[in-house]
Amino acid sequence: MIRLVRSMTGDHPARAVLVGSNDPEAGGLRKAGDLGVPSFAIDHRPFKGDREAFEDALYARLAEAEPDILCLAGFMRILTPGFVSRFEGRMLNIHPSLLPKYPGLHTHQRAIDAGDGEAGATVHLVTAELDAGPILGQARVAVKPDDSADSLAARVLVQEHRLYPQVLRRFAAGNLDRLDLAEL
Ligand code: NHR
Repeated sequence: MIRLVRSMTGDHPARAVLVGSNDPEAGGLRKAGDLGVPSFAIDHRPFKGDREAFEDALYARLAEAEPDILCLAGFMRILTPGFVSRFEGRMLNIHPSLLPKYPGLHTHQRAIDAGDGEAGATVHLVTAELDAGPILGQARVAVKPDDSADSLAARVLVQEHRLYPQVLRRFAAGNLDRLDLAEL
């Protein structure tokens, strides 16, 4: 999230208008404020599993900022089709696997368990189906023989920080062509 906010300056076609979280304790909320971007949290827990009521509260805050693009970054609540439809074609997510491999959770351990030689991250458009929307970009990393899920996650994160700002910049300029990055 911080890398995205920091990237949106100068000749970038977009500007960060609002940062939100479902976790009132999320460190990114204060960091966003430090960067001059308003932030808010809607805690999902009091909604006790009523996803639509949670999303209505979330949407009410988002709509005030009239965003053109919504970027998920570490957002871990599955969104209902109703919420997704409100941002159809303009909501992005970064997922820590080479989709279509390993949608969902525990991606790095699953790549290691499968003996994969490479792993990575994918930026995709969010659709109602989890981690299945059109792919906008991928970054690949080599899996090392002694990798743990944590060590692999750390190397993939470096690539996530390269990939997501580049994909967002292109997307905001109207370029939906797929971007492929290799580890430097
Ligand atoms: N919502 C839709 N409709 N489509 C997508 O592609 C989405 C989405 C919401 C979040 C991010 C995704 C990821 O990058 C994302 C993509 C959470 C879960 C999950 O199982 C799965 C995938 C992603 C995010 N969430 C559990 C839930 O019940 C909670 C898990 C937890 O809190 O640890 O919402 O990986």
